[in-house]
This record gives sequence, structure tokens and C-alpha cells, in this order.
Amino acid sequence: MSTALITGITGQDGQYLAETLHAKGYRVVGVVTGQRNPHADALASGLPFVELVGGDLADLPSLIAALEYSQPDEVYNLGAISYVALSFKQAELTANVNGLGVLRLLEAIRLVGGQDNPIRFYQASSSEMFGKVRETPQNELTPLHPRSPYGSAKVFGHHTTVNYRESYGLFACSGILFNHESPRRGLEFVTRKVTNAAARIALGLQDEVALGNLEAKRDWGFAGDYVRAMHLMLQQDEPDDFVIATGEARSVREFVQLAFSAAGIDDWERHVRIDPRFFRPAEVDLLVGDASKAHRVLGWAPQMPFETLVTSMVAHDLEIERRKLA
Ligand code: F7E
Repeated sequence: MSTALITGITGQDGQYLAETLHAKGYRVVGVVTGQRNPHADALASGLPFVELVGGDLADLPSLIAALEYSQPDEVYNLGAISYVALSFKQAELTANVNGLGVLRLLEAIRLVGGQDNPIRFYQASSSEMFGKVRETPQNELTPLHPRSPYGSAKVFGHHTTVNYRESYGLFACSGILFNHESPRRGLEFVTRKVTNAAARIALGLQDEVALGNLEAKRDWGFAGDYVRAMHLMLQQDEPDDFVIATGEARSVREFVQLAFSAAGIDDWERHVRIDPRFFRPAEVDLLVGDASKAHRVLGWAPQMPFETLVTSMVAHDLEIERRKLA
């Protein structure tokens, strides 16, 4: 039985990855941060097969202890401050967790794994690293130009992963994932914020939603498809970096339109208020990925079409909000 250690286990991707690995027969150990972490309680009831261990990406000794306890074959580093807007307000913390946290975890793996280190490492890199894009679509060789403390910290984590692979021969992979969503997405991200608002407006529970830049374009896929790629990367003969994306860009405006229409609302513009608070100091205007290397080498392809993703998120939010009403 293989063991996987996952940081960020309480997040959207952590949960999908835990389910995917459990279905493959893995023992899954999740790192949880903090004292009486409320997400850990929810996880214990939602995914009872996950073993929890305390640890924090800001604390090297705790990472060493988590590795010594779990003795993993594979480590997936999904832990991060993942909300780009928050990273502008807590830039130092973001650099510490999303940037230095990767270095700490790699050092811990080097220490615990010893000479012929068998531990395989996955780093959750991000399309936010492309920022002010130099070419479209973006691939593994596209120059990086981050536009936020989040993006800058992810660039550090990405290069550190490559560096540990090249310097110490670690089996370390970096997955450059474009936006990926699901009904489990946090309400602070634009997709879930919109599907939740559309559901609540359709049910008469609220009248409007405040949004920022509707013209930004993103390549939105389904998180359940993307965690399969993470696992595939660690099953290859050689470690490498891969872009994971659908190759299709849509604007926030298109997303809103589709979500509202899925909730049965045609005049979406009447319900959307533009609020400058949701604009970012520097915006990433367009992200769209070229995942042909992942198709060729990993045999990976996204399965869920964009329309299905949006309608399933709206359906889920309608169900949750109806249940609250009952
Ligand atoms: O914003 C615009 C906003 O916060 C998407 C994270 O998973 O993907 C995610 O980062 C776009 C931006 O995601 C609102 O300005 C307009 O252009 O959903 P988001 P993100 O920043 O793209 C990458 C790949 C990651 O790695 C990150 O961890 O939507 N937008 N109005 C808004 N965004 C939010 N959140 N709220 C608004 O009201």
C-alpha cells in the first residue's frame, strides 16, 4: 500500500485528490494547520479515511515530524494562501507560506528521505506565474511575469522545486495548473461567488451581487479532472513540469451570463453591481494554457466541458440554498 502525504488537505483540491488516491488504494495522510482547525472537523466527517497529522508550511520541524510519522511514498504540496486578492493584503505571509513553505517541505524531504531519496514530490504551481503574459497560449517554456504577491511566491516555489530536482536528484514535479473549479470551491473565488449568488437570487434570497473586473479572461477547468494529472505526474519514469489547462478562455462576464441563465435568470445585468473593492492593484487580463505536453506524455485530457462545470456548480448551490430554506 502506497502512502500519500497531502498539505492543503482541507481545500478543494486536497479533498478531490484524497478521494482519487483513496480509490486507488492509497493510505492518505493530510497535514492540518492550527489549533482546533474547524476545517479538520468537517474533513473528519466528510472524508473519514484521511489520517490527519499536525503541521504548518511555516514551521520546518513540524514538516519533518509529519514526514517521519507518515513515511510517505508521495508528497503533494497543495497548501497555500490561494486567494490572490488576499495576497495583496498579506504579502509577507503569502511569501512565507507559498514561497518559503515549498523550500521548507523540500528540505524536510531531503532530511527524512536520506541518500537514495525515494519520496516523490508534487508542487502546486499556478498559471498566476504567467501574469502579464508574454505569449498566448502559455506553455511550460513561457517566461514568467507574476502580477501579485501570490504569483511571485508561486514563482519562487516553482523554481525551488526545479532546483531541488536538478541539485539533489529529487523526484520533484511542478504542475502549472490553470484555474480549476467545482462545487467545493470557496465562496471568495469568482466562479463560486457567482454560482452561489445566482442560486440565491433565483430563490429570492438576495437581489444583487457585487463584482469587480468582468473583462478578465480565464481558462476554467474542473478540479476533479486536474487532480488526476497531479497523480499521473508522480507515476512517470522521470520528474518534469506540466501545464494543466483546457485551452479555452472565457471572460468573467461570460461565466456570469451562463451561470445566471442556468439558474433561470435572463436579465443578469440587473443583478450585478460593479464594485471597485473587487478590482486588484494589478490584474491578470488573460490566461489560457497549452496542455499538449500533458496530453502527449501523461495521456491526460480534461473530461468535463465548461458548460457542464458551470451548470453543475449552479445546481449544487441551488440545492444547498433550498435545503437551508426547508
Ligand atoms: O479571480 C476577477 C478577478 O479569485 C478570477 C486561484 O485558485 O486561480 C485562482 O486565482 C478573476 C480575476 O481566481 C471578482 O479580478 C471579478 O481576474 O476566482 P479568482 P484567480 O485570481 O484567477 C489561480 C490559477 C490560482 O492559482 C489561485 O490560487 O475574476 N473577478 N470580480 C473577481 N474575482 C473575485 N475573487 N471576486 C470578484 O468579485
